[in-house]
Amino acid sequence: MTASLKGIFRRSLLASASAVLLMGALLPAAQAQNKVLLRISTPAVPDDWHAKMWTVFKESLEKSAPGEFDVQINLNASLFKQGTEPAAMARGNLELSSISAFDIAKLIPEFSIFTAGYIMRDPDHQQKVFNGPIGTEMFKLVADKMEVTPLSTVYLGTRQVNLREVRDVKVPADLKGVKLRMPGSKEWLFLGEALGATPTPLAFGEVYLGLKTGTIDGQDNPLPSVRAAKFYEVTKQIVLTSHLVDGIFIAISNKAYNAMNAAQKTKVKAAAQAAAAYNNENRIKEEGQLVEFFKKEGLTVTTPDVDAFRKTVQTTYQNSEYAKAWPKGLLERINSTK
Ligand code: KDO
Repeated sequence: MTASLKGIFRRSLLASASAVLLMGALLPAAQAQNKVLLRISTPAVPDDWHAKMWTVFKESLEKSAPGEFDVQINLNASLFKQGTEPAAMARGNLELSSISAFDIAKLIPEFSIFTAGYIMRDPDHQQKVFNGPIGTEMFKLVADKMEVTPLSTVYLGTRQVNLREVRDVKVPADLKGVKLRMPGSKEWLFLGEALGATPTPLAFGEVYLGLKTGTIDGQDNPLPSVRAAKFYEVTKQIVLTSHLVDGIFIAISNKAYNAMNAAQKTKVKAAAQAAAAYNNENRIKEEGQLVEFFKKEGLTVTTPDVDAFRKTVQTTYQNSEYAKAWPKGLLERINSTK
């Protein structure tokens, strides 16, 4: 072989070696591109059950469809601000989130029935309502009008009032003038008003500091979230009003869902149901243990006149604009769901 031929040979060897290296470097990206991208955004803090449930979702898909999905979990509202997820999903910038009845009621007034206090009796009642014909009808409205499809119902817990300073709270009038933080939408603020307080809008991520510095007098959330977000460190009292058996819905953008084949849809739905089941089981269990925990942490835990709260809140909703949008007979159907 002549010197020049050897040179050409060496150069082409080097070229193909570097091509192999380059392909190796690009391969994971190429593979990732072939995967179905599922970006998740939630304001949940890492230690809360409805944050951990997303790992169950991811693992379920890794098992049922190895290598098929690229599941990216973003906690602490790091990808989208609390409450902006449905719009992001409708635009196709986000595939999955857990959306609240309040998020839905903004666009579908009929759904505001699920934002009203003292409607659902307990987590079991909530699951039966949403997993039965009422859920099917109401979720169809969501899929048609919001471009997102609810896949499972997650029990967020029963909301309780949590105060910075100890106060004698028996009836709604005792909350008069209390700056009670609520998430920032008029549907949420109305719930705070119905409880007798002065509602103040604030994103979940800002509540700890608000309580610490005193820009708010209190907040309402289920006990597991009070624990996970450490609100008990900066508050002195929990008033067990049990005013809302709260639920959120694992929902997927229609754009992403419609692009999937039937088998993928089944696997994604099963993963969402496994995630909800994991959350529900753990949250219900923890909810039963937390009063003791908070007492040990030095908080005063009191039970008000819950019937007085129920009566005031229910009357306030019944007489409101919201109730006018509730489908005829729905309240009775919810009440008679057993
Ligand atoms: C809250 O901001 O109080 C709330 O509980 C509202 C829920 O709908 C949900 O967004 C929840 O926060 C977050 O997931 C944080 O736990």
